[in-house]
Order: sequence, then C-alpha cells, then structure tokens
Amino acid sequence: MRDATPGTIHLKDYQPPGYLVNRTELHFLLGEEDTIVTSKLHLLRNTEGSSSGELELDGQDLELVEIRLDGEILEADRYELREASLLLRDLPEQCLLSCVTRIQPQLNTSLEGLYRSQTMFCTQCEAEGFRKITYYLDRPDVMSVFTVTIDADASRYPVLLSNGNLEETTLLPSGDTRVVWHDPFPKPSYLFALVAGQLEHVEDSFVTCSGRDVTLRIYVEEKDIDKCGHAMDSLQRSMRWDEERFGREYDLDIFNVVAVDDFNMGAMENKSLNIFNTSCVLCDPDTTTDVGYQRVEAIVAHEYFHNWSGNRVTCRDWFQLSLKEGFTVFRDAEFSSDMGSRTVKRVEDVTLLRSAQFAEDAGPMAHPVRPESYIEINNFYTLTVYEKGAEVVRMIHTLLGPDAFRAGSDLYFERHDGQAVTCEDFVLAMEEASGKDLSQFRNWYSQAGTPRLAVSESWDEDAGAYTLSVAQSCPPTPGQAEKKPFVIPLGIGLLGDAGNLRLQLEGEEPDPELEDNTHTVLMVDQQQQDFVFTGLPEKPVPSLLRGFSAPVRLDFDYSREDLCRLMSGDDDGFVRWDSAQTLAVGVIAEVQQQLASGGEPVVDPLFLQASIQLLQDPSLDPAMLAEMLTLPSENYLAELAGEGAADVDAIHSARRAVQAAVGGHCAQALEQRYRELRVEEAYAASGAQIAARSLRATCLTYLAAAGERGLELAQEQFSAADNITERLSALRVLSHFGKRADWEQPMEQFYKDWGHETLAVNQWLALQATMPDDAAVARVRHLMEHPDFDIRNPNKVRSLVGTFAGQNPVNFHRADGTGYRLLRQIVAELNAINPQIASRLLAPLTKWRYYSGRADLMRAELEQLAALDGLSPDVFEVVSKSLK
Ligand code: 0A1
Ligand code: ZN
Repeated sequence: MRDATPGTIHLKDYQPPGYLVNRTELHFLLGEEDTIVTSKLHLLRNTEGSSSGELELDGQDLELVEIRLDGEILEADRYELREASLLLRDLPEQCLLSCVTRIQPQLNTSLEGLYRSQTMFCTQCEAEGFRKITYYLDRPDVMSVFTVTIDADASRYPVLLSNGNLEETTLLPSGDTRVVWHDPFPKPSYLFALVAGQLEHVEDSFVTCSGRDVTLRIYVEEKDIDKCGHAMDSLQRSMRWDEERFGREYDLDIFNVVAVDDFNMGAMENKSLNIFNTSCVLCDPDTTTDVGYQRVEAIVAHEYFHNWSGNRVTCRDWFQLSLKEGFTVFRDAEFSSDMGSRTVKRVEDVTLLRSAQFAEDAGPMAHPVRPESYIEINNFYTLTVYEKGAEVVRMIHTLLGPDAFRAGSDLYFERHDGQAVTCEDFVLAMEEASGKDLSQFRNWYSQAGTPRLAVSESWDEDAGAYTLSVAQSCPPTPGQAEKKPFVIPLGIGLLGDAGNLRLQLEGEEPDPELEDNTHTVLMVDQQQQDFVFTGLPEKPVPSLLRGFSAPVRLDFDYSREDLCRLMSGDDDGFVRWDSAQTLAVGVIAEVQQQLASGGEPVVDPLFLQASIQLLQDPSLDPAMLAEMLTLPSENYLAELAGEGAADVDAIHSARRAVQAAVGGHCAQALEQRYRELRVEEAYAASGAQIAARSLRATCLTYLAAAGERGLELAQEQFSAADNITERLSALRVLSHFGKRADWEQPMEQFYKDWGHETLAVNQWLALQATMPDDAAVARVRHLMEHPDFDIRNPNKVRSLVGTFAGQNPVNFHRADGTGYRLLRQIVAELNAINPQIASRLLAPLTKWRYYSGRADLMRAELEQLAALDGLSPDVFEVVSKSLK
C-alpha cells in the first residue's frame, strides 16, 4: 500500500533494463513463522540499456537481512532501501549479487508472491508478485535461467516443486528435505513458481510428435484425487491439438499442474508448473456443472498453450499483455470449437463479449487492447485485453486466411523464440508471412471503444442491384475523443426465398472456380462505403456480421418477418442465433413500453410462433436451440439501453412477462422436449448429454415462468438428479420462480448433501446471490456470516458478493441503495486484505452512468471509497477513474 497518490506508468516511457540477469539461483528455507530467501543474481550490464552502474531492484514487503556483491558484504552507503525498491550504485559490468530476505507467507493475504493456501505454500508471480519474494528486476523483459533449492520439513511438505527438472533430492542433517529444480529455459520472474505441501498426484504421460515421453502430473489434496481425470484428458488433448493445429511441441520431460483453493484468478501458466484454482481443474458430477467441465477443458488448454504463446515468446512489458493473452484466448477458443460445437462456442463467446466487454469499452476504465498507461497493472487483466484481444487475432485470421495465418504464427514463434516482444512484432510477422498490409488494422490495438456499424440497404428492381451502405463510427473513450476508421471484416450473405443467393459484387470478376459463392467478407475501412451486389433475382434479406466477424455493434433496420427468415433459413449459425436475439430485444422493449404505460403486456404472436417453430425444428442441435431460446440477459438489455436509460426493474419485469408468455404459449412443446431429452444413462460430460441438459433447463425455465407445472417438474428433477448440473438448474428455477415454500427445503437439502464439498457450496452461495426476491440483500449479508464464507478466499467472495453485484441487477440496484452499500462495505474491507479482488469486485459500481435514477447513490458509495485511508493503488485507480 502506498500513502502518496499512486503514479501512472506510460508505455511511451519504456526503457530497456540497465542490467540483465543471466542466471538466477534461489534458495528457500520454508518455515512456519519466517521464510528465508537467498538469491544469487548473475548480473551483466545491458548493452542496449543506459550504461551506468546504477541498478534499481523491485522489492515489496521484504525484510533485507544481508546483501553481498561478489561475495563481499555490501556497505550501507553502496545501496539505498526505498519504499518499493533497492537502489544499488557503482556496480561493475558483470557481478554476482546475493541477497538474503525474510518474508512471512502465512501473513500474505494478497495472494501475490509466496503465500499459504490451506496447509501448503504456493506462489503467484504474475504480474508483479515476484518482488514480494526477493529483490529483483521484476519485469518481463528480463529473462533468466533459474535454479531453485527448497529446504523444508519433510513431514509437513513431502511434495516440493518448482519449474523445470528435478535435479536432486537430499535429506539434510537437520531432518529437512532439500530439493533442487533447474529450468533450462530462460524466463521472466512472473513465470517462476514454487509449491510445497502434503499433496497426492495422478500421473499419466504424453508422447510428443517427435517421440519424446512427457510425464504429466496433477497434484491435489488427497480428498480430491478422484477429480483429476477430466483435466488430465483435457491436457492430453490440448498437447496433441497444439502440435497438429499450430505445430507446437512440448519442450520438457515433465509437466505439473497443482490445484490450490486460494487463488486470485483461474490459473497460471508458470513454466512446467501450472498452478490452478481448484475450481478450474477439479471435476466431479456432484461438484462440477456441465459448464464447469467445459471451463476446465478450456482453461487447462489455455494455460498449456501459453507454453509457447507467453512463455517461449513472452511480453516485453505489461502494455503488451494482449500479445500473450489475446493470442492464447484465440487459440483456446479454436481448440474448444474443434472439441465441441463451433457455433455454440462462438455464441457463448459473443454473449460474454457483448454483455460485459462492450460495457467495459463504454465505461470509465475503457482502454485499448494495448493500453497506453496504467496505475496498477493488475487492473488490466480485463475482458478487453483477453477477449477483445482474441477478437483482434481472429480478425487477422479472417483477413489472412488459415494458411497465411499459420505461416505468420510459425514465423512469429521461430523469429522470437526466447525473446520478450511486442504486439507490433506479432503483427509484423503476420504481415511478412502473408504479404498483406496491416497498417490501418493496427488501430484495433491503439484505439479503445466498440465501433458501430450503421448499415442500410437500397434495391434497384430493374437492375437486380442491391446496395448495402455501411457507415462506421466509434464513441469517444477516456483520453481518445476522435477515432480513426478501423478495418472491419464484415462477413455477409444474402438470403433469398429459396436460400442463400450467389454473390456478385459490382466491379469484381465472377470467380468460376468458386462453387459456393454465397458468402463473402467485405472490407469496411472507411467512414462511409457502399457495396453493390448485382444480378440478383429478388430483393434479398442481408445476413450481416456472419460468425461475428468483428467485435462491433451493428445496426440494421430489420423487420420482424425478416429476422424470422434469417433465424430459420440462413446458412450461418451465428446469424440465426443473433436474429433470434434481435427479435427478442425488440419484443422485450415493446413489452417494457406497454408495462410503463400501465397496459397489459401483449407479446407479438409472431415471436410466440417463431419460438414454437424453433422448438419443433428437428435440424437444430439441442445446445444451439437452447442458445436460440434463451432471452438476452438483463445486463445486456441494460447495456443496450445506453447511458442514463437503463431501468433494471422495468427490464426485469418485461423480460419476465415475455418468458411467461412464451412458457404459456409453448407449454406443450416445451414439456414434450423436456421429457424427450431426459438423459437415461449415467452422467457423462459428453456433448450430447450436455446439450440435452442445457435445453431441458431452458424448457423448465419457461414452464416455471408460466405457472405451477414448471415448478412441479423442477421438484421432481431436483429429487431425481444424479449430478449437480440438474440439481442446480432445478433449484434455480424453484428459487427464481417459486415461493419460499418451493425452494426452502431443497436449498437446505443441497447443503446437507454437499456441504462438505467446497466447490459445490460455492455454487450454492452463488445461486442464492442471484435470487430476485426482496430478501436478497439480507440473505447475502446473512450468508456472509455463514461458517463456510471466508472473506480471505476469493472463490467465496466471487461466488457470493461478485455474483450478487454482477448477476442480480434488481437487488444490486435497489432504490434504497442497500445493494450498493453492501458492495462498498466489503470492498473497503477487502482493500486491506486483497486489493486485487477488492478492485475487481468494484466493477459493477463504476457503471453508474447507465442506471436511471441511481447514479447519485452509486457515486456516493464510490466517493466514500475514495475517502478511505490506506487505499490500495488497485482500488484507487478504479475509483478515481470512475469518478472523473
Ligand atoms: N496469466 C494467467 C492469468 C493470471 C493473471 C494474473 C494473475 O495474477 C494477477 C494470475 C493469473 C492466464 O491468463 O491464465
Ligand atoms: Zn492467459
């Protein structure tokens, strides 16, 4: 924590390091009270840096015990201890610097650096946690070869792990065990890891494409040893996929994964020693939902893929974070698409992007994919850097085509292996391999905000010519009033009476080679452009932004009939889903108006009819059907309403009314599908079973919205379920649509049955946090007193408070302000315990500009936080930027 106002760090101020650390030797003496860390840094002056003998090492919350230069104790006048650094003067060009520091991991509640989780020691060093372990050049462009020695009490810590290969294990005269790990690959400090504890492991192996045998291990607490199978399978699939799709082979003989309960994020890609939040690795039908299984597969893959996109080639500085994260998210999304349904995966990703990333882009913390400044880097592990960053890579893939993209990726890895590089280096490799000019495309890296495409049409019957006029714009974001035009790949098709029409753009030669020319990608790169299609037999309905070809908001004035045609007849699965969403948005808005003027809601019969048709369409995969039937979320509807116009209560009531109308109108079809899709076999996280359960949950929701029948079926489902997915979907329906008498007993039963499983309890907390009834705030407060709640455990805080603030709009935004107050109080408390979590939790309060009639209440809470003593830089940055 800093007392003075924290400073801003700018990309433009980047300077190469003054020294390099060729080798790093670390020695840990792990103790219950004190841990002693001895470092030996083999320093070499950097010819590319400023050539002085001054060196400032980062260090935070450390007690310096001793410091030596080339073996000699360093006198106090040769160095200066600053608040968060150690300044050394007059260093020779090459030297050995040794430091002894004392730390107390058991008191480290920030979960950065070395800390305790339950009975084990573990580390989290990204982004700047290593400086809480020892004095170091804690920046990603300093890459070093690490050798790590750990001494610890063998009875308490039989498992002692670090990066690379285990070189020796010895029993010391003291009775402690000593292990030595050596990682041959140079790496930045953020990829260092250490684990010590009483852990069991499962082991398997993988033979790489060149025939090397790799040992794979997953370390967990003994009680969880049966929950590792899915993660292990996922790891093996990821390793094979990365070889086949990206030509990336694993490079060491061992790959370890460790599960820890207390973790700020999902998982971490430390070289050969990935550390995972238990929630992202353990799987069991009674504790992990279907979505959870899919998430584990995706996160295991994501961390594994970082071995190349992140570790072998890393970031020069933290402004380049999307270089590794955007690319790796793109890679894991491709992997998930290949493992399951590509369209469903795309729909899920777009749903997240549009409901949450677009909001970030429109809020006070908006930043480009490559930010230009930050106060606290931990605040920039955002949906923009990760998800929009992945969209930017996806657009490059679209612009280049799969072969040139792969050539660009190969060139990037080959050219930069072992280096710390920039987003620009990535783009350059893509340009060189493809021969394409991406100059203007680079605006996606430097400009924040979600571009808008306003599309209109005109039809010349006589000429058979159809014109699409496209105008792009991008709203101002903090520090960026004006935007230059983006390059926007716009996937399109034209739908005629009998299906998608052949496309012929005016001025372009017809391509006789092309069999299927019903799809094309238009390059929108100016503020205003016309695209003319000729030779058309009829006026088409345009199918726009196919596959969500760019992260933009698109407006086109569709009639409801046209949306229905696209929904049922377009070739593009994404457009079919998106048309259903657009239709639903319009219908909900209409009902919202009817309710506001005191009338009875009348849901457009066209919409009801379309819903029946969808339910009876045998060509639709059930997972896709579930997506198409799911109404846009309340958060997305609020986001669409725009600044000052989101009325959460009206949105909630209107959405409910539409749900009830569909449920009533389609009752028979819904119940029929619900029954047909019942899974008779034992639980498996297979695509078919997951799809069936997902559609059943959707049907059940509609039935319960319409009346008692849904509640009866939900009670039955809850009692009969052999897995948490169906238990929770039943309980969700009961607690959202039923009376207290409907949900109280099953809610208690769930805890009785699964209260011993932390991950199940977390979901039980989360479910209660979403309940829309009037008692919600009191319930959340009450649960914060529950013996299973622990403010120091991020999973608990996220499950209960994060879910409440993020997914219970009517109660978080209560007009009496009690929802806001609850959030502010816990953020204030967490500020001192775990600033990273405090600041992440705060995000929903920053959107005060959106909520009609609530802005003053929300601002008042932010102002109270701003006035707190000892504000962490994390919370300071979010609060101060959102009050501007
Ligand atoms: N690099 C990890 C995520 C991660 C980021 C930051 C952390 O602490 C601040 C921890 C983990 C990933 O992308 O999976
Ligand atoms: Zn990542």
